[in-house]
Amino acid sequence: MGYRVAVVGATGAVGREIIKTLAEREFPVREIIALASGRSVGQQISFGEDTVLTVKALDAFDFKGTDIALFSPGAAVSAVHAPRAAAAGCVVIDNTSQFRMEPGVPLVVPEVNPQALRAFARRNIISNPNCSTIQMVLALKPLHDIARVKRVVVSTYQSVSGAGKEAMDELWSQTRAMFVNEMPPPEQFPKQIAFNCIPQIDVFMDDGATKEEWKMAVETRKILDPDIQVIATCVRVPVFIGHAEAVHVEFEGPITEAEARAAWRAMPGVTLLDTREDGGYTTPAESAGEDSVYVSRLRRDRTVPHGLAFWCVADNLRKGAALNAVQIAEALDREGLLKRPA
Ligand code: 11C
Repeated sequence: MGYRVAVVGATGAVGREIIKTLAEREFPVREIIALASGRSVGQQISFGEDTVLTVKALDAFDFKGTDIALFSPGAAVSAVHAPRAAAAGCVVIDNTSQFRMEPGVPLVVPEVNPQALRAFARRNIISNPNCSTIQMVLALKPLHDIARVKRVVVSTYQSVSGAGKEAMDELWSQTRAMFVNEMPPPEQFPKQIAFNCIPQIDVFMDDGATKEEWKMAVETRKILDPDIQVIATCVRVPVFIGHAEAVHVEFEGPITEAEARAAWRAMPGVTLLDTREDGGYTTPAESAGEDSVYVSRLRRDRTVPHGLAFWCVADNLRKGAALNAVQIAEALDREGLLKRPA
């Protein structure tokens, strides 16, 4: 008994993680179809212990009879194929930025705004938020419930896996090249990423912000509260997996450090690790392969009437992408919002 599930963009860094996560969490799957385009068609991917999937062509695939599709192929591909799948009666969970801000498309972090899920029926599409937004709203949610978040100033330190597998390869090849003095010109990033930091993620907007920075602001408002002001500076760093964020929060009302710590301890999906001694915090490398969002370095921000500052890290491919998407599928199943599994 289980669902017919399609994974679109199956050979990408997130697509592979989705397939792994579905197997690890024993999502009720009757049949799983790996889809991609171009040179990926025909590649083989393991699903669980003893199933090997052969990647099929997305263009030729008919979604009729498929219960649920998890998309992570890039926004332009989702723009064409997600509505096609949705029209065929398949519930789409889309990991790209394509539909996130559209009315009638829920943008969901299951621990934060599960109530938003039910609105998916209008379009048959649910969006998975951007990885840097997911980890921040998860950490903010229990604090917002205590004292209402007014304004957030956030700086991100984002790993290269956020930009895909080729970007990871570029960090690797540039790092090696540094030692033999043969640095190739950058291809995946605007500047050298090895031994460097790049203050640009995604394209520039008219106001000088990058699209990644804009996404953190508008997605936080859609998920958590339309009144929250967010100013972000998003930076790519030479880390393979795991995004980090330095978050400065101004609240409407009072909140103590003890209250924040207690709220995080009670929050599903959040792990507090903050011992105020050498190494008493979590780093991106330590978050790789983990499901939690880790919060550390909590302290009062005395520059505003009610302020806290903290550091948070998460595996951007797991909670920032694949795990959150699979948790949305699990919530749909739990709430009886999918067709009964055959
Ligand atoms: C990055 N956050 O780290 C991006 C990747 O809107 O889904 C995810 C882009 C998105 O490059």
